[in-house]
Amino acid sequence: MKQKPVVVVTRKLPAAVEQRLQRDYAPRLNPEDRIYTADEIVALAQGADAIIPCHTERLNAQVIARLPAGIRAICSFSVGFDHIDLQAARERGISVTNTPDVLSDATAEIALLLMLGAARRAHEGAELVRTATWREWSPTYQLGIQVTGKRLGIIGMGRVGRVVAKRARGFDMEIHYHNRRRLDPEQEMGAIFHATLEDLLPHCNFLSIHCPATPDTRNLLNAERIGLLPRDAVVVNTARGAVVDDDALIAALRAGKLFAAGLDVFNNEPEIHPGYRGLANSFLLPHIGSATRETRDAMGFRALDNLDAIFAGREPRDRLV
Ligand code: 8YV
Repeated sequence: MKQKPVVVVTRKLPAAVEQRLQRDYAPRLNPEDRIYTADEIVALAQGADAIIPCHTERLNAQVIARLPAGIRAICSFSVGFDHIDLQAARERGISVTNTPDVLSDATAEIALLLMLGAARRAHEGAELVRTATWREWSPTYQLGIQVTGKRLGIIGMGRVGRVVAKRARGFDMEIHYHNRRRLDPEQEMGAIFHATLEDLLPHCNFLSIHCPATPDTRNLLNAERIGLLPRDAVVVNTARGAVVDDDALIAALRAGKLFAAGLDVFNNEPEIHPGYRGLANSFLLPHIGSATRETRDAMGFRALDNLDAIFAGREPRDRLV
């Protein structure tokens, strides 16, 4: 009987996904869900055929260079792939895939939650009620800003950005966007394209970031660009922390230039810039954009569909390399 391919699974995945892995592969699972060091990943990869990592594992050029020759595929349990050096994988002849589409709805939900929560000061209100420090009601108490009818700017009108635009239309928001290329009218659905960020930013009462982290987008939202936003704008990030200059964003929140920020992703997670924690106008979540039962199952199955295709000699749906 043909031996099942050996797959290193770096994190504990949903039960249904691990069951399918056990059925079709010889998986090296991580039931304790410990975060492996680079050395441990290299050691676990000895004698293995593939790796399923998450964004918590950095498969940089050094790690990829140390992987044994038997590794044919890296099928990431993520849509983002900034944790994998694609060029290094290409040079080693390793196929790399991600899991697009299946997490767009869940991530858009969190973007809307952050917009609403940051604008309506949800975390402050929740804290008051929960800690029994809610003492009063008055016409000027806990005032936020209204979301309905405002202008929403979207950076990166890919899969997630387009779902955010669709949901935001339910709040009668006027959608503006910047993307590397202008969308077709059916995809644009009336959204207003801006060829540069500098054109987009002055229009944004709300700004939601949906572009990938690449060397080009690192610190894309810097002090100068924040300065172009209208006063009292709300910034939301569900993409990657690297896209934002933390010092600049914190300074703008502290100075009251921005009304609030809603952030689900950060530089150096989970050791985020401590400046965010002390701000009343930062609404912070722990990278849960795709964290629904449905989506995490779908991400796992999508990663396995890609793995199945590679081992069956078919073209995987989500090939990056
Ligand atoms: C995932 C994400 O939870 O898919 C992504 O790129 O940022 C998250 O939604 C995470 O990356 C899983 O590895």
